[in-house]
Amino acid sequence: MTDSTTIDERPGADEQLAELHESESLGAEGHGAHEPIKDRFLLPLLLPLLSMAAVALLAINVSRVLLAGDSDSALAIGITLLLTILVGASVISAMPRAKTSSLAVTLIVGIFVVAMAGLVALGPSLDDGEGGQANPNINVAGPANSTATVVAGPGLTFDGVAFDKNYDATGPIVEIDYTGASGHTLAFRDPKFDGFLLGTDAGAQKRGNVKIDPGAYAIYCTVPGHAAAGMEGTLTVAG
Ligand SMILES: [Cu+2]
Repeated sequence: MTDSTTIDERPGADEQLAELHESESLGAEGHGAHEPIKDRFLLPLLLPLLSMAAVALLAINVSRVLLAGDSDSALAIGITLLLTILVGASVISAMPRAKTSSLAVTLIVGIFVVAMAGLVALGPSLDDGEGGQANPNINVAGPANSTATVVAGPGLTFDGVAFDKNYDATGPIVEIDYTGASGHTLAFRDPKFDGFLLGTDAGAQKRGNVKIDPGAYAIYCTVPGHAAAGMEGTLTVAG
């Protein structure tokens, strides 16, 4: 009889051990009142919050990585990420008895890798956002030395003159005011003034200035066909 009681006690101790062990694993659901408070209240509350934080972190960092690369690398990263998530989910669901702690370690490592990638990509993605190199020859600060007033039209002309309308100006800073018929633009042929673009449409930039050396500069309407039909003129700058 004494033997049987000691034998009876052993499974009890084993059960407790097993329960302790199970509470650490994913498959420990449905134990009801036997579960520790940690599992019944803390985990259901913490898990959604942690997942939300992780998803936010992932979204921010992944978008940073995607912004930093060109469209090809963005596609490659996106596909890799999708495959990783799919494969990871299948592996996790294939071993439901996997320890919570090892899953947590895997998740933390994954989030850490994504966060590092985001930090590394932060520089390039910010550079892209700032627009990179601004042309120092256009829209400069300071008062203009003269203003050229250009009117689009009538027809495909500048101020009614096709092809050879001349505007005299004094540098080094020349402001150009552009008005007239809607549907026209004004730009310089000289690549020194790349990025300078005025327009007559509502909402378009109608005035701007250039920092310009003395000389004769071709100005034209960038709408296809307009310059060839006559919307091309000259800005002649005196020093
Ligand atoms: Cu035009």
